[in-house]
Amino acid sequence: MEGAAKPKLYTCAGSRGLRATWAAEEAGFDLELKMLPFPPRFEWPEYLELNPLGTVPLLVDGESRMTESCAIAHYVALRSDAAQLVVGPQESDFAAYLDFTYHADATLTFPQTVYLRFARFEKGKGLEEAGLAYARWFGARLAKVEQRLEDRDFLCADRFTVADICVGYALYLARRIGLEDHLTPRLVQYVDRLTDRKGFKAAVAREAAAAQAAGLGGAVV
Ligand SMILES: N[C@@H](CCC(=O)N[C@@H](CS)C(=O)NCC(=O)O)C(=O)O
Repeated sequence: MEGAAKPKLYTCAGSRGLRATWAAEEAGFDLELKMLPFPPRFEWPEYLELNPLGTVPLLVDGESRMTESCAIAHYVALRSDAAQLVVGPQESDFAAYLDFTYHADATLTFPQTVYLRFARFEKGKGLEEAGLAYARWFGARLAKVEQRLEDRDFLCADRFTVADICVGYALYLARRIGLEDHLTPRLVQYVDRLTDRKGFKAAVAREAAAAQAAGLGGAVV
């Protein structure tokens, strides 16, 4: 009898989908990657039938559809035998775990992408100043992670968790898009620690190989 289809992640190399690919590598979760040209909304319009937002990542698992990178990373960890990657309600850092996992995209990556759009992708269209204001906003919003790491190597429960994957991606992205000057020495050490992990390197390599096999270029940023 044929087994159920593998969960499938529609993504672009280096996009927020890396949170999901990274979580899958850390958790040993069997995920199929479907690499798309960027931005899929314009480059592969049929994609809108699957995800009306046109954004990546999209996880399809049976009847389930998810379009939030941090939620997908959390889901992948919970669906695997990787309990150490999540912080449960019985643990004292449960609230902090949820908070940092949501903080990562809503508060950190959101201003990064507004900067990226107006100050980089659409530079010269008159909104550069607004983009640069969002870059400063991003820098100011790092205060909470900076403070949290004053006496810790990882954000929660004295171990590496999905909260580190989600926040770590935002810091990694900062480096790739010219926002590295906002990272304090402590944040630089933290992101080095995270990106040095076998799981992170495997995820980046996996996305790059899948993009190449699909005849696409490298990372989107
Ligand atoms: N909050 C969503 C945002 C998804 C999102 O906006 N992804 C970007 C790539 S990192 C995208 O698809 N941009 C292309 C577009 O908006 O058309 C998440 O965390 O996954």
